[in-house]
Order: sequence, then C-alpha cells, then structure tokens
Amino acid sequence: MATTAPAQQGPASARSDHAQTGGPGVPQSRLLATEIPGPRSRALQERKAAAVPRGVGITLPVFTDVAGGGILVDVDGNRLIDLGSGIAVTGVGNGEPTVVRAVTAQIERFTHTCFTITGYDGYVEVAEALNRLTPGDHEKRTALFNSGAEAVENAVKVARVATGRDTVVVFDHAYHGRTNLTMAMTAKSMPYKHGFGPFAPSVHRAPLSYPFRDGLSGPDAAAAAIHQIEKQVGADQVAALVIEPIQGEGGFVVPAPGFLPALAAWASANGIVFVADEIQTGFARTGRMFACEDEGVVPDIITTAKGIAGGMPLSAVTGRAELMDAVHVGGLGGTYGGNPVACAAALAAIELFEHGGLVERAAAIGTLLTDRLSRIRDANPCIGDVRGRGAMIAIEIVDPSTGAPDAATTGRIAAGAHAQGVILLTCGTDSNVIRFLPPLVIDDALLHDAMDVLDSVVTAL
Ligand code: PLZ
Repeated sequence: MATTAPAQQGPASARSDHAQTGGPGVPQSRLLATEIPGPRSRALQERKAAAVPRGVGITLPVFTDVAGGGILVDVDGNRLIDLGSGIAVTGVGNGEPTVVRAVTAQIERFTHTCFTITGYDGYVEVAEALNRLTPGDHEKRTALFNSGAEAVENAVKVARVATGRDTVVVFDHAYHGRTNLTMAMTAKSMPYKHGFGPFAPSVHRAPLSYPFRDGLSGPDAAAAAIHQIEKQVGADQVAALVIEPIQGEGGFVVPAPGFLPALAAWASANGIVFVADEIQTGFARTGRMFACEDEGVVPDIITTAKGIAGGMPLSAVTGRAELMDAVHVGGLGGTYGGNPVACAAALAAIELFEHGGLVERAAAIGTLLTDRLSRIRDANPCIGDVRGRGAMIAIEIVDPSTGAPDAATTGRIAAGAHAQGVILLTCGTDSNVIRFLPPLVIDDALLHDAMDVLDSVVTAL
C-alpha cells in the first residue's frame, strides 16, 4: 500500500502531473507509467475503503484523471485502453466536445425546474427524437427518467395499467437493474440479489435462446418458452414480456435468429406488451441504432439509457401512444427525470449517433474484434465462443475438456489485461464471459493493441 500520499489530500492534489484536458485531446496510445494500480490510485483506494461501503465494488481500482477517445488516463499518468465505456455509456466518446458545449450552454440557462412543475424544450425535443428514431412508424410517446432500472420499472407500470394484468415475464440470464422490482426481474443472485429479498411478486422467468449452450433454433427455443409461460402463468395473465435483444450483464447472449420475432408475434397475438430493454444495446452499439432492428422486431415499448446522453444520467421509456397514454395524469414522473442538462447532452449525442457515422463505425468495430478474437480462439481452446454484434462482442471462457464455464480463468484473463493497461469487463451468469464495449470513437490501432495484449495474456495462461 502506498504511504506517500497524505491522508487528507484534496481532489486537486490527487491529480496527476500528467493532467490534461479530456475529450479527443487525450493522446490515443496506451502508456504504462507505473504499475497498475499506481501509488496515487492505491492511496485513493485506501480512502475509498474508509469512506465508501465495500458493497460498492470497483472492477479495476485505478482512479480516473481525464478520458477521451478510447483512452482513460489515471491519476498516476497511465493511459489505459477503454474497452468498457463505463458499461456501454460513452459511445460518443468521453468528454465529447459537442456534448460538453451543449451541457455548458444549458447549465448557463438553468439547471433544473422539475419537468412536472414547469416544462422546458429539451425534454420535449428528446422525446420527439426518440419517437422518431426507435423502431416502428406508429404514433409514440416518450417519458424520461434517470437510470435504466427506473425506465424498466416505468415500462412495467405502463404495461400493467394498459393491460389490467399483473405478471411480468422475463428470461434466464436477464439483467434489468437493482431496484426491488428490477432485482426480481434480474436472473443472477450474487451479487445483485443475494440477501436483498423479499422481491416484488408476479415476475415469471422463462427459458432463453442460448445457441452456444442449448443448440436450439430460434423458433424452437421460442416455442419452448411460450409453452412454459402458457402452462405456468397463462397468456391472459401476462402484462408484459421484457427482454434484452442481446443480453448484457447475463453474458452477451445473442438469441438464435427467429427467437425474438416469434416472441413478439406471440405477445402481439395475446395482448401482451412486448418490451425491449435496449438500455445496453441501444444507440448504435450493435451496429444498428437499436438491436431490435436486426430482425425487424418492433417492440411495443423500448427502454433506453446509458449511451443516450454521452455520460450524463438519463433514461427513457418510448412506447405506443395508446399504451403510454393509458396512465392517468400525474402517474409518471420524478424530481429529476429528464433533467435539462442531461437532455441537452442527449440531443448532442443523438445528433452524433444519427449523423456522425457511429452506427457504421460500431459495425466496423464488430468486424475487427470478431476477426481478431476468432483467431485467438482458434489457437486457444479455452475460448468456447465468440459472439455479439457491432461494438458489443464477447468471448465465453470454458474448460476445454468439458465445455463447463470457467470463471477462474476468466478472472485471470481480465486481471492480466488490466495489469497491461487494458480495461476489460466480465459478465455472465457463470462469470465466465469477457465483453468488449469500446467507445464507438476508438481508433483501430487501439483495438489492435488491446487484442495483442489479450492474445498474449490468453496464450500465456
Ligand atoms: N437493463 C439491459 O444493462 C445496466 C449494470 C451495472 P441502471 N447494466 C449495468 C451494475 O453493476 O449495476 C442495465 C442494463 C439493462 C437495465 C440496466 C439498469 O440500468 O442505469 O444501472 O439502473
């Protein structure tokens, strides 16, 4: 543990000598100035341990100084390749200049009114943009909130009022948040649910299409899920079916083709609200503006957050006008939902998603990563699967002799990459998936450097 830093140093004194402006001005190359974490990060980590509950964990205990493009500079001056984007948030880039300008201009006008007290243009403009950009040309309405979990909660509220039913169907490996209802909807116990019950009732879990594990076609997997729901719940009891088009925390599971369309058709035939949780997959991430578009699925309601506002907290529920308007006046809201500063950031970010070539860039990132990872897999049988779409790619780590999930090796690979200055995230119900979620503005050289590091780490094991 570092002993050089004074115990009571202020934030400014924790900044590195290498401190500089964030955004695209950050040099786009990896640099190891100290061991990782370095002394300043270790000093901050000690203070964190004394000030913040351990329940708030840190994947890679380096502390950020500035960030931009595909690089995060820590307080010791290390330049780390960011393959996490703060969990798929900074798609447009960290400290992206047009986002910064929009935020600054809005802060100078006003910071807050509470939209349900007096309105402002930014909220309405974000709603109009989402109504236009999300799949389907039907009439839509959008309500804004702060976090992804809050969006999911509100999607369920809308579906329950609109249908007069109560059951929510979710899927194996699902992740929908950490509030009480969304914990119930999330599949994985440790660390998300363990000890936090009792959970909200009327949540039913159905089997998911998981091609690497179940070998089923999409239509067959959907038929199995539908049969199970009809027998165990009854279609006429179901208010909403909530699904991530590609699962995020649950392991970047891409359902077999035909699975999502079959579920959407069944939901539609049975008066069930089909909710696509695109909180992780949305906004160009998968090489489409929204992942549902890949199979032409038009959700009744779509939840978005993360990438929407370039790092500012904002989430949205966008849905068919008749569903969204089923809720009584005053039934939806919250003090900060659709905060004007977050809305200004979202409008700048959406402009970049629409006209800045980021959808195409995400697709190109997917091609590069899939190609590099497939070659690493061919030489390393511990990589059982390479999957994902666009800038949402993962490898599943297995015991080569049995195919069983191998969380220990997964952890070693992530730690090895971290030590070399590459920020990698893991995920999966069995904690055996390494996921790649770079900012969409990262350049190819950084991606290749990160893949070289991964290759050497995996090969060395
Ligand atoms: N739905 C599909 O991916 C958030 C969670 C990180 P919030 N995923 C990252 C963590 O450990 O808490 C997520 C998601 C999908 C909902 C959410 C919830 O979004 O903004 O974290 O509430």
